[in-house]
Amino acid sequence: MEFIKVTPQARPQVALIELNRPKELNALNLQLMQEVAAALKALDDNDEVRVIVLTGSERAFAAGADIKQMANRTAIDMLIVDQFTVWDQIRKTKKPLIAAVSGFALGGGCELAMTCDMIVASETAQFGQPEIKIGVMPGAGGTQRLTRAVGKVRAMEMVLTGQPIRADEALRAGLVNRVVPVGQYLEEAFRLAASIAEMSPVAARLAKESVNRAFETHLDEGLHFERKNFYLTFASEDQKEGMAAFVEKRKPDFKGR
Ligand code: DAK
Repeated sequence: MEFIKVTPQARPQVALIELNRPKELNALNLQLMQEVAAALKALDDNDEVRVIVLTGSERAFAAGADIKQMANRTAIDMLIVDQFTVWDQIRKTKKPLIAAVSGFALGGGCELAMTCDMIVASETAQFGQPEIKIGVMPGAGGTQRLTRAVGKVRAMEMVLTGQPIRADEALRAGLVNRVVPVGQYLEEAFRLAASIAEMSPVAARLAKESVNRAFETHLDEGLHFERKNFYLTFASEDQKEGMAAFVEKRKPDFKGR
């Protein structure tokens, strides 16, 4: 891996992926995105890992797709490179994925954070879709996920003016889970990850799928999907363990089976 660092056990059962192109503010070139997708797939397949944290540096989570790589491309070049495949792979991660964001999360950087399941931000984080300033528009979910997260009028302003919002505004708008001082954002993300890693991995996977379904379907179909996944949890040893532990007044020991 040239542009990322992967630590499968950064904390017990919690893996860390660090974007590592500091001079370019973690600009997302195709190779970096392919490395992230490959790392997520490997961690998804690793039974020792229950939750994944994705972070950048204190100065920049990621300042967007690599403008220098894209500058001279034609529409057909973009079509042939087909970066969507790699973004789709990232979106299909089965384990809970938390973005720990500090500094710039712009363009593709904001979209990458929003592709994660939750966002822990430092006070210095800023989220924006500045593509309009370079003559294009968001291409990896910025008009869709941002609108769902912060609502139409705020998303419209961000996408049409390119102006970012600060972490506190992102918190008020419902884009991020929490904002903490800059020295603490990664630890806070690990804390959140650890609290999820204690749960049944089977239930977490089915619950994640079900929450995501809410964005892809209408209520009746979503409730049906949720119900099936709820029944499915009763096929797991973790359900027996979780309920037995409650009755016996002890802490459950979930195995992910
Ligand atoms: N691409 C390439 N290099 C970048 C970059 C980027 N997005 N952002 C920063 N850099 C580089 C700068 O060029 C500079 O390199 P050198 O000049 O030193 O070689 C270095 O990082 C440090 O940046 P600055 O000197 O500019 O640092 P400042 O603190 O002055 O400013 C900044 C920081 C983040 C405000 C500024 O760098 C900036 O405005 N960056 C561009 C932000 C931006 O416009 N982002 C959106 C890019 S478009 C898709 C998937 C995704 C996308 C599209 C399609 N598909 C699946 C098809 C996404 C598109 C985008 O994100």
